[in-house]
Amino acid sequence: MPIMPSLKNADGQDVLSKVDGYAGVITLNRPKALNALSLSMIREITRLLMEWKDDPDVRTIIIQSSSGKAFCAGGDVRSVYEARLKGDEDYMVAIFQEEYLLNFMIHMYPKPYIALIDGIAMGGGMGISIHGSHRIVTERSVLAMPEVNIGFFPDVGASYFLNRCPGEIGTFLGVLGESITAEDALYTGLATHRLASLEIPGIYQALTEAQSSAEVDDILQDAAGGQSDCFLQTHRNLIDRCFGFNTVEEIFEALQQESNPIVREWLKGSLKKSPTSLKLALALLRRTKGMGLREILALDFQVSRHCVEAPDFFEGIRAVLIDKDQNPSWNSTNLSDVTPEMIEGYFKPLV
Ligand code: QUE
Repeated sequence: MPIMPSLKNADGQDVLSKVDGYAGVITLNRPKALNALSLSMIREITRLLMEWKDDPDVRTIIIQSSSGKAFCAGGDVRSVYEARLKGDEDYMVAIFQEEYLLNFMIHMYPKPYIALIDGIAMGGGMGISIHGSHRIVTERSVLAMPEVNIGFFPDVGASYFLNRCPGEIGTFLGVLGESITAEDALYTGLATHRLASLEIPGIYQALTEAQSSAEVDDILQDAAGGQSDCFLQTHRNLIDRCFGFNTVEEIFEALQQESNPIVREWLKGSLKKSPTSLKLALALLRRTKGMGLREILALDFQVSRHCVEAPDFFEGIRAVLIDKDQNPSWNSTNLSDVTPEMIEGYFKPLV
């Protein structure tokens, strides 16, 4: 069966592109959906990167958003919901497979790949920015891997960059799905440079004139603000103390021993999340320690195949994005209902 791209986006206007100076510029332009990445958008970005890879007139890639609010809020999980309703297996294979291949292409790209994250970047939005060589954040940036809220898991090779965050911060971000701002993004290494939003147009102009990676580095280093005190730095010891365990139960036990009021908020928030997703997120982070991105993305794909068959992902999308009742009815209500064997099942090779 041929895979039909979503007809709504078939005109390609959800991704704008041009060569500006020496830069190939990709502009995400689906503002009403906060630039949620549809299959046709994934295909268009992939096509552009392939076209520009061997084009000597294109020295750098800039990826940005036309929306003041969002860089990219995630993958188009609504379309996954619709595909599952229709039983469109091919679509559910294609969207994850092609998204993860794009993540890997960005990671391996032979030219500077500069993401101007002047707004929300979550889930799939992290996948098309954090794997690039240059990640610019501003005071409008909000970054997260929030998939545990929708019964999914931190995919798009997130284990690769989360496992490279200092201490147990990656475990904190992946398991709780908490959002961070520019200062934190810089502290963790998820971002490489921090600018003021107002400086972006000027920097954009300078970047289009850059002819090499060294010139890009110079432009950004001259403009970027330094690292200052931030939330994650302040709570670093607490996070390291509580998140260095291999079971979610032990993490929650450790959190319950803490007196810091922020921990009450985390625990309260965790009650809304899928218990299966919490355990899956932690298991994946531990299992992928030391793995390369290619291997991690192959594993993400395998896990995603199981998730589209399991009830929580479907129910999570319904509760958060379709019906918006924010009241998902998870398959396993308690952490203790989710056995190690159930989690192991998500990693089984597909036949
Ligand atoms: C967790 C997520 C996502 C989310 C909300 C969560 C996610 C995602 C979207 C999203 C947002 C706006 C849209 C859209 C999807 O929301 O991955 O189609 O218009 O893509 O709590 O992981």
